[in-house]
Amino acid sequence: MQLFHAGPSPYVRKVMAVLEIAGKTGDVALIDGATAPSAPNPAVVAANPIGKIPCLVREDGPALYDSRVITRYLDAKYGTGLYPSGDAIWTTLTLEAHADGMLDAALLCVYEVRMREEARRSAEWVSGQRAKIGRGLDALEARWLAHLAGPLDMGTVAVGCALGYLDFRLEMGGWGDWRDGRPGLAAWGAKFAEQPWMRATNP
Ligand SMILES: N[C@@H](CCC(=O)N[C@@H](CS)C(=O)NCC(=O)O)C(=O)O
Repeated sequence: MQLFHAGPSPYVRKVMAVLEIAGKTGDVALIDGATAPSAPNPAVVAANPIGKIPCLVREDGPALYDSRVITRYLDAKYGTGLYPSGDAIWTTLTLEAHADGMLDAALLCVYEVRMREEARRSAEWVSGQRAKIGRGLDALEARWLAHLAGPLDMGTVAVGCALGYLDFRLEMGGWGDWRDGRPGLAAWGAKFAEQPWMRATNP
């Protein structure tokens, strides 16, 4: 299999973390997939018309995207147990969507800085995206700490990747330190960042 990849991408990181957890990084060749809405990478677009990474190219089937489809595929292929059976799946999928929603807002803040000259940027729009991140973090602190401390699942991995991205792009994103006023999440995040699959995928 081949994975369109870029080191800084938090969505790619989710996929790489699952491969690390499965012990199967050797099954996937990484291809440089650096791309942007204003300068789409033709090789990425050929595999994923939406032009986004990660995108997993398989020998025995069509290319897979987006990150949530790929992580679920890898879980089914390798039996990582990151997507539980029964009713618990809905909690896991919601937490993964929650973390990805924070990432979507963070990426839009970063793109606003990278793709638009200062005079054309919208302060209201950026502040709306930052507010989404803030509400997402507050909900993690208020409602999800018990889940995060429980058995590892894909929602938890996605939260770890989202927090890592908030650190990685702190300066450009301008959203402030996610630890401020969230002691429970800060303590959990510090411990989770030391897990081998998080260390191995740190951008
Ligand atoms: N929902 C997608 C988001 C992927 C995404 O936005 N990836 C960024 C890189 S971090 C990208 O490919 N951006 C290029 C673009 O938006 O055209 C996923 O979960 O895979």
